Amino acid sequence: ESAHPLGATHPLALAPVTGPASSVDGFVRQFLRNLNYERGVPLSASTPNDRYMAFAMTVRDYLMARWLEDQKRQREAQAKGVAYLSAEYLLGRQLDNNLLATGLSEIATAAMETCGIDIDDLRAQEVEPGLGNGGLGRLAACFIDSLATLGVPNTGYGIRYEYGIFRQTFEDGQQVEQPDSWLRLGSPWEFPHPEAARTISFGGHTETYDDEGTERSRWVPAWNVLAVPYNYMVPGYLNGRVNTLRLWSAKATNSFDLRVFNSGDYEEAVRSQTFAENISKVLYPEDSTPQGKELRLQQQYFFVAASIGDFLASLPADFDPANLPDRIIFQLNDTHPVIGVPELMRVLVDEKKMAWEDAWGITQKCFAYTCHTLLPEALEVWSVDLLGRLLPRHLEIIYRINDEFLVEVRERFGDDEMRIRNMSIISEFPDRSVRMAFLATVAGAKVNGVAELHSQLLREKVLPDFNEFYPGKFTNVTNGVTPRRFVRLSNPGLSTLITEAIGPGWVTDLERLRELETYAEDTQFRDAFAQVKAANKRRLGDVLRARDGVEISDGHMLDVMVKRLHEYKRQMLKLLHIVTEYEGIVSGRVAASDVQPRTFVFGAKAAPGYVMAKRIIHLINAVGSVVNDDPRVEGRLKVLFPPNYNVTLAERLIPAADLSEQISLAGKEASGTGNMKFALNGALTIGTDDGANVEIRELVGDDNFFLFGMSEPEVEALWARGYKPAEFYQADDGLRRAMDLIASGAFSGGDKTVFEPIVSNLLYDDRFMVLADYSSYIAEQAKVDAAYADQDAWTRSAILNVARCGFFSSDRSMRDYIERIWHTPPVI
Ligand code: GLG
Repeated sequence: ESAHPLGATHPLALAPVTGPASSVDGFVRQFLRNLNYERGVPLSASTPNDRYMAFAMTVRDYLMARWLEDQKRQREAQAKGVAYLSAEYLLGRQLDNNLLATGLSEIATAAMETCGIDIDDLRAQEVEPGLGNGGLGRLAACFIDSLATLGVPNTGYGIRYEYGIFRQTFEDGQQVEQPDSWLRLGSPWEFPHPEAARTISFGGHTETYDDEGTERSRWVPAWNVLAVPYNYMVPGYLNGRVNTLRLWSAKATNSFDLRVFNSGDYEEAVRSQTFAENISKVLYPEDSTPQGKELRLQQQYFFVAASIGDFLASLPADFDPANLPDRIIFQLNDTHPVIGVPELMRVLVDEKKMAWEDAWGITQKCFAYTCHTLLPEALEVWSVDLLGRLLPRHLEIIYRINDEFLVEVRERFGDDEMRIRNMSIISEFPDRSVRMAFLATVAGAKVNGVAELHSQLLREKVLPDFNEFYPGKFTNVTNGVTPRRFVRLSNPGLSTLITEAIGPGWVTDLERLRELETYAEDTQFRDAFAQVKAANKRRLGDVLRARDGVEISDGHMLDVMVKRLHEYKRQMLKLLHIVTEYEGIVSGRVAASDVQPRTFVFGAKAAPGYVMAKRIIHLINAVGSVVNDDPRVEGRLKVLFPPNYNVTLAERLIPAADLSEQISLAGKEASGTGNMKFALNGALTIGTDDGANVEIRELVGDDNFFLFGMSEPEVEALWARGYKPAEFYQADDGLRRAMDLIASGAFSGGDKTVFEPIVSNLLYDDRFMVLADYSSYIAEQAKVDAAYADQDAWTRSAILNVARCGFFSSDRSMRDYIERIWHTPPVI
């Protein structure tokens, strides 16, 4: 092979691969070339989409040489890399991020000016790939950004859903889901490689056969699909590194099954094609509550088998699989890719003909598992029935793994049948099924939670027997967020201010924000900081006016709660606070003029089948329209609920926020990552002692954080005593009045039935103890109001939040994984 990254032998190709010239002229030339030669249009006749596509291709061209170089470097170094297996990547728009990585923003802006094009019009063209639901998918996107920035070899593997998370609209205040056809106009960021498609099998049966005296098993599948890889660039920040995200798209193996076609059944032939291609058609819109649908298991196996096969195929032909753990670690992002464990075993034992024990030893070194939840209903379980039908050989392998595991458990703990039943990978009730989290725990070299509290509860409450059985296997890596997208790009004003104060190094070394602490005492800096916040609110105002026709009022505190709609996250608690404030004014007990003006902003999608969540969305909108239009409120309370909250909107909302609502019931939110983004952008948090809130509060200090509510042990104690929400309703006048107002039909045109299910659910069930935390929340909100009245002190606290949250960079999370789990140093 030639020393040249292109592997080309033509003498002209041997010149170093470079991108287009890094000058305004060079950019313009390349842009016009792309417009003419790739889009086939002259500038004068180009559409906005043509111009966006050509512009994106131009940015891409600057990254291309580095990408090719990096792939070559990684091949040659034969260094150990990370295969991040994730069913979701919530990437957000790519253009600005990729432009930032090249350092060409100024040149590109100037270049477009010479063409008479406003770069903001180009930005607006991009449809974000919403290939994820919420925190878990966005975390994966932050992690691959950090790995590229750290120069660690990584391929992110996932699914190229044709339809990502649905587009949310409201009709009469109720959520309506629209398909997200993000690929309708084509994506300039993807590189399809149909020639590298892999065949993925399903169904059929297994059989044993005699392999020169050894009895072996093999799988005789019933049907196949093709997995076609699409590559995306994952550039590091100004370091010339570009990793790869490889997403798989399903394609029928034979567009027409000839046998069926010849027999005259054309429709049947086309139908089987559609069936195969359904696998990557749509992202399941459930966040933290899997549905156990067959198609979902197909999706999981499809992308994991393709990814493992893809990695193995990249190794030299004479590679000894015994050395796999020196070359790869497969990181399991939640249980979705756990079917990869029996898949690797199948490949090693059935195909590479390894002894079971050897294969198992290797497999246990090649996987590590991250758990992202504490909700028992969120831990995936697949029925043995379904698994046996879809992946019969994998089921056999899982049984054997379990049998051998339980033998070890007996050796350790004796015939403690209760414990054995509790630890078995196969559960018997209510149906025989496979507990994927247990399989991942048994197979994984390490198991980690995503924040200190979560990891502790994982060890002590969710998997205590496993923690005892595997000392040292459990660890914590607190989540992080990428400072490139969530500060540098989303908050240019703050970024400039920080860089002027402490230099530009913070973008890749976020702990340096500590140096801002002294600036918190500097009046001039505080004024500048407050001005940035005000400017960000105006920027947000522009966006909301353009997309939803709503206004943000001057002088309002911006109080923001954005995240998936879940009862455990307690949007209802926020709503009860709003109704309490409103009720105080309309009943005349509080003068409107005494109320601190606030705008409450919600952003939240509900899973389409989650009825209670959708009712809560309806109620938020209903309360909003009543409160916003009631003259007695004198415009001092506003409720905004812009539909279709996504990464693009988050990037505008978070930098504008004054107050960040992180109010889940303690012990329910594994980490949260929005909480980190808000604090890093200078919002103060009102929050419970849950997930990463605990660590945020420890770092920023009690004086700069509004803590309320029960702690996790207090929650447990209340459950143990017996929780009766109605008692809390009786005991608190404010709560009673707020609930009664909702029940009275005040927000439903007098109709008492519409929101009755919400009210009675809270009164008689209230799994997430909204009523129990209400009074403490209201009291803390009063402190928020008082604190906000002293703007200068508030700003000082906000600066300290920024200064003390450098820990929450995903670069730090990645370093933790690298040092404690992966052992994959950067490739220089
Ligand atoms: C989960 C959790 C979040 C967590 C995120 C990333 O609910 O608390 O921050 O993963 O680890 N399902 C999720 O989004």
